[in-house]
Amino acid sequence: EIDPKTVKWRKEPSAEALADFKVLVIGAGFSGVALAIKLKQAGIDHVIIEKNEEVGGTWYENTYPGIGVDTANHFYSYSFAINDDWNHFFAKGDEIEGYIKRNAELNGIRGAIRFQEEVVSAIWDDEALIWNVEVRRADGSTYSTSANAVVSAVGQLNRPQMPDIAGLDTFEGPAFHSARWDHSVDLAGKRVAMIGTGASGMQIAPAIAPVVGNLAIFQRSPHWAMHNPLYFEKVTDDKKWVLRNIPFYSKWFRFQLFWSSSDTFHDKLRIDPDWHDSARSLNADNALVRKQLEEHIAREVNYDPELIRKATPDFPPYGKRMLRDNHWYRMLTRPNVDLIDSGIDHVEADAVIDKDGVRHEVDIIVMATGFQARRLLWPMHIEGRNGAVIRERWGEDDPRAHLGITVPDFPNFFVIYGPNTNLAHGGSAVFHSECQIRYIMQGLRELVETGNAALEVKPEAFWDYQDKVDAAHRGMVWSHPGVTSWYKNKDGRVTANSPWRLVDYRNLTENFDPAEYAFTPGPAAPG
Ligand code: N01
Repeated sequence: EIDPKTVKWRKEPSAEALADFKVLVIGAGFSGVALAIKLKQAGIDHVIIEKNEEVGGTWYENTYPGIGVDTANHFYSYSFAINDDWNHFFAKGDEIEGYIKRNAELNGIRGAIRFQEEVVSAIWDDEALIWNVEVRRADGSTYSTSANAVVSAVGQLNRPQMPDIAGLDTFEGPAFHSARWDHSVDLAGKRVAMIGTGASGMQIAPAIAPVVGNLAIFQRSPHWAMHNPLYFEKVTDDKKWVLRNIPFYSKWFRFQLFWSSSDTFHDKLRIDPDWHDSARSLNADNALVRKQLEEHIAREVNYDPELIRKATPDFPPYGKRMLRDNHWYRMLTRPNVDLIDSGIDHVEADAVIDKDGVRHEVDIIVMATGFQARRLLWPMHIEGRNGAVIRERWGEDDPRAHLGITVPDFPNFFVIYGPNTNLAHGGSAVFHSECQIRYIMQGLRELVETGNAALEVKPEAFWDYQDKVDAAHRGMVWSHPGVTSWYKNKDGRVTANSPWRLVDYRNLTENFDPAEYAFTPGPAAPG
C-alpha cells in the first residue's frame, strides 16, 4: 500500500478534548482542501483562510492559455479520491480545478473556508499556548482569531516573480504575469512578447502562437523538454471502462505511475565523478537521454542549425525539472515566432530592446518568469517562541524544516510543501502533500490524545535531518555546478527540492516520532 491512509484515533478522544482543540489552515489549494477533509473526518475543529474567492490555489490562479499538468493526473490526484474518469492522461487546468472543487463539495468542507481573507500574521502565545492570528478581509479590515495549531498550505509557488527589467513600467500596452492572466486582453493578431521559457512559458507559447500576429519569445536559458505521446491523448471510453471495472486495475495503474514517474530513475540522476563529459551530462545513462533529447529537438525544428543552437540547454538533462514537449520545438519554426536569446536590455513604451540593440515592437508583454519560491511563507509574519520570526530564521533564502514540515521554536506550526519538498525529478506533488498531511495528522493526534498543549521539534532532530538532506543532495544533478535554478539559494544550497525518491520520503514521514519532539502540558482553550 503506497497511498497515505487516513489517520485513525488510537483511543477515541473525549468530546471535551476535541472541543478545546482548533486548527487554522492557511490556503484552500490542493493540499489545504485535503487537510480539511482529513480534519473533518477526525472530528477536529478547523477553519481555512483562503485569499481567493474559490478553492484550487495554483489551479485557480493559473488560467493561462494551454495550462495543464505535466505529471500524469491518475497519480497527480488524491489517493482517497481516485478518479477513473479523467478525460486526459495529462489533464488541463479546468479539469483539475473541477476535481479539487468537487472534492471540497462532496466532503462538505466549504463551510469551513473563509474566502477572500488573508493571514497577515500568526504569533505564538507561550503562556496561553495558542497561536494568535491576524486576518485581513478583502475590504482591508482585519480581525483576530486564535488556534491551537496552524498549518500553512500556501505552497512554494504562489507569489509571482516579476522580472527586474529597466523601463518595464514605461510600457504602455498590457503587461501581466502568467499566473495573473488578463483574459480581457484579446491576443488575436497582436504582437506579443513572452519573457521566460520555463514550465509556464513552454505551455503558453504553443497555445497562443497560432492566434497572435507575432510572438517574440525572450529566452534567458533553454530548458529540456521530453516527448511523451500520452501528453496529447484523451483517455478512451474503453480505458475508462477498464479503470472502473477491472478489479485493482485502477490502483495498479496509479501505482505504476508512482513508481515510474520518479523512483525508477532516481539513481540515474547521480553525478559520476569520473564521467568524461561532465559539463554536458552526468553518467552514461544521462548521456544517452541527452542524445535522445538532442535528436528530438533537431527533428522537431527541421534541423535548423540556428534553432538547434538556441533551443539546446547547456546543462545536463534533469538539472532542472524535465518539461513536456507540447509542440514547443515545432512552434519555434512558425514564421510568426522569433526566439531571442541575447537577453533583454530594456523596455520602452512600445518595444522590448534586446542586448544586441534590436528593437522588437510589441503590443502586449507576458511574463512567464516564475515565482518567489525561496521566500517561503512570505509576506506573512510568523512569530514563534521568544520572538523567533520565521523570515529572520530563514534569512532571505535559506528555508529549512524538519522533514520539510516543522521548525524549532515554532510550536504546533506545520508546513505543507515546505523547504526541500519540491519535486524537480518527477513525481506527484499531491503524493508528497498527502505524506505531509498524514504526518501532521499524527502530530495533532499526539496532542489531542495525550492532552499536551504543544509540541515542538527538537533542534537535534531538525539539524540531523538538515545534514541528511544536504548529504543526499550532494552529487545529484540539480546540485551540478553548471545548473543555476531557483532550487538553490545564493550559497548554492538546494532549499526547494527534495533529494529523495518518493518512496523514501513516504517512509521518512510514515510515522510521527514523538521522541523527536518536546511536549508542553496543557490544557489550552482557543478564544
Ligand atoms: O517558472 P520557472 P514557471 N529575464 O521559474 C525566466 C510548476 N509548473 O512558472 O531558466 C528573463 O520555472 C527563467 O529563466 P532561467 C513547476 O513546478 C508546472 O515556468 O532562470 N527571463 C525561466 O525560463 C515549475 O517548476 C506546470 O534562466 C527570466 C522562466 O522565466 C514551477 O511551477 C506548469 C527572468 C521562469 O521559469 C515554475 O514554473 C507551470 C528575467 N528577469 C508551472 N526571470 C506543469 O505541471 C526569470 N526568467 C505543466
